[in-house]
Amino acid sequence: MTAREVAVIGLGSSGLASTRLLRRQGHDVYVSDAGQGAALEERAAVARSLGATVELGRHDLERIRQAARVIASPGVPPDAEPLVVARSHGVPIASEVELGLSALPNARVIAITGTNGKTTVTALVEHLLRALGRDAAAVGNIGTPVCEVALRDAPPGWLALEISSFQLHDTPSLQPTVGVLTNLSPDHLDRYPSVEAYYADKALLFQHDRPGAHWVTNADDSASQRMCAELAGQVSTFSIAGRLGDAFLDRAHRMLVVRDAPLLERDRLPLLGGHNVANALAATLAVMVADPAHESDEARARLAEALTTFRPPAHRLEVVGEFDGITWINDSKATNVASARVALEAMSRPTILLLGGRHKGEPYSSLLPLITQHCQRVLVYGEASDEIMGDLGGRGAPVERVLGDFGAVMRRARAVAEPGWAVLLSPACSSYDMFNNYQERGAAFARAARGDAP
Ligand code: UMA
Repeated sequence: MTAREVAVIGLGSSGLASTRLLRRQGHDVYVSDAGQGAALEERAAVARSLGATVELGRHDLERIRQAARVIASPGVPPDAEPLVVARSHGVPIASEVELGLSALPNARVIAITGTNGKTTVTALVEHLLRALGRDAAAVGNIGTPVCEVALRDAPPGWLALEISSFQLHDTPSLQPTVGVLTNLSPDHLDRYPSVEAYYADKALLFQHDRPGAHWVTNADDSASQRMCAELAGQVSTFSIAGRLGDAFLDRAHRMLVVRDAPLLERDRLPLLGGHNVANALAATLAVMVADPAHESDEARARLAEALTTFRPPAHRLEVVGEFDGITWINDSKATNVASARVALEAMSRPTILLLGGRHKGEPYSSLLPLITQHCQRVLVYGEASDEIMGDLGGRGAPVERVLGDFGAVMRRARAVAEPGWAVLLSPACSSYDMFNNYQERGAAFARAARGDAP
């Protein structure tokens, strides 16, 4: 323990990337994780090889109390003991994103938050910036920690930063070139005491609002509009509901219109669902707003072309394939009720919906009308089964509870699906009752859909 020691809480991808950067900067590091297991042991070995002190299975609260600074992983809630202790002893707490951005003072940042769509918008922003010849990287909640990019010999000049409410909570210096709010709906009620508390963290995107700041928001979403009503910066809006604001879908001509001029025919955008048109409009608008050079005729032509070559990130309404006439769609990233609703709205075939996992506190009843409209059957599984059956059972929805592991769910889906139907994994729950993360759940779905061995 030295006066300069920084305490890193959690040794997931954020904790390890923070440790790497802090060690590179010459800090002593104490990194601790309450968990145990093979993956953590592996990361612990890497952190030790960098010269950090590592502890698994517990947090040394006395040591954390004396640290110069604490770096919190996003998965560690503010009421977790190490953070409570740090706060009560005046130890400053920052996120991995805050640490990473402080090491990238020259980067231009397009920061994207919102309940749904933020990963797709982030990936689109990176893709569009690259199409304009910009050196850009997608970072943050999308998977690559900001610190990892800060460690590069030649860091990128532009960041497409997906920032979750958990990360916003401890990123006090965030002042993006453009900030994007995709939409707002209840989520993460297993962590937040109320929807208002969750929205309050989302509102931190705007914490350094000022004249001259640039914001992109959703004109169709009343909660977003309420949050942005008083902003001093320039607010540009997108809409798929009407010919509204700075970027919209012209339904009569099936055309995406951005900043007063047609950009691309809807049918040339290779993405399923209306929500993805909104994502494309949000990303294009953000890139144009970020720099006047991104609005020239040549830039517009490149942006339009780039939209036609974008491939959606995995696990988001991703068509795994059609086997024996049945289409298998992996939407494992749908970890809340609103995103499952969006997926159901995009369905054009009779659907078997796989719904379940770890409950996050939201009721499922708002899915009923869409289930009635699109679903032949809903297979309910996992820890959330009681809550889901309680909300949907006995109300006319074709729900069936499946006991056993995820393999049993997939076998049941295969048994009941008929040619011409779709099987949709859009679980509205987190994956943590059966998997390490939603990516593993999506991969298990895709393997079973293809008939590969588990
Ligand atoms: N832990 C403790 N003490 C505690 C609580 C947790 O030690 O009191 C430990 C756990 O044992 C675990 C570690 O903290 O080992 C987990 O840290 P983490 O959950 O923050 O995981 P990371 O691997 O660092 O991943 C995080 C984001 N995870 C979360 O926000 C939950 C990743 O987003 C992100 O991609 C990554 O940083 C890089 O920025 C994932 C996510 O699910 C995809 N995000 C949520 C979402 O999209 O809904 C917000």
